[in-house]
Amino acid sequence: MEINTHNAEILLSAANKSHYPQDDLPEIALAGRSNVGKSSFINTMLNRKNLARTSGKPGKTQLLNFFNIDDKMRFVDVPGYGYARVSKKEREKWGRMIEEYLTTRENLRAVVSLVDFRHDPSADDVQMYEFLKYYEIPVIIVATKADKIPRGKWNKHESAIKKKLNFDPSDDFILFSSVSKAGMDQAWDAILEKL
Ligand SMILES: Nc1nc2c(ncn2[C@@H]2O[C@H](COP(=O)(O)OP(=O)(O)OP(=O)(O)O)[C@@H](O)[C@H]2O)c(=O)[nH]1
Ligand SMILES: [Mg+2]
Repeated sequence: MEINTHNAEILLSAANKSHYPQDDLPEIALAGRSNVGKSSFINTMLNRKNLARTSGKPGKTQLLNFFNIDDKMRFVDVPGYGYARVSKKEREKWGRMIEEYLTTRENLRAVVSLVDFRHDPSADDVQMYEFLKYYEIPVIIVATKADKIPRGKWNKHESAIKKKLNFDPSDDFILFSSVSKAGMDQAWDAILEKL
């Protein structure tokens, strides 16, 4: 598929099904803990500075944000999990919103599941991966902030992450940096293959 990735815009934000776009364009959702770099990933992939709003403050993204890419596909920015300063009630609301999207959305082609390359995956990261595998949702693991780890340590970090996730070798695993743009072409290849 030929996609002009420069032709991108925010389409809408939704809290539930009734607000999702009503067509059959393929969607790629971004999941990961708060602050892992989901919005930065979208911006990098689309060559934009701040289309998906980023911030040093976790919990910035609160709704499902749908981005139209050249009227051919969409990115769906999903609020991050694991942000400590939210109430139990808010966490439950978050859970229902994500679960509804991931388990019922026919447009969904794959989830880009982001993990921080610097650290072992959190319990929430592991749970998200297990959830996606259980529902047989195609998953692309993107390890973010690779620029913060010297190359000599990349193999060690990659092995540790794969082990903790119980990574399925038939899934994609991509090292990524929004700073250096490392992994961007590979990420696009993996995404386009899922559409
Ligand atoms: N060095 C480095 N910093 C990054 C990278 N990606 C994101 N960041 C920084 O990490 C912080 C959080 O990035 P966001 O993209 O807002 O994270 P998010 O996952 O969208 O966070 P929420 O919306 O809160 O869930 C920002 O300060 C980014 O500049 C990366 O690849 N390398
Ligand atoms: Mg965000």
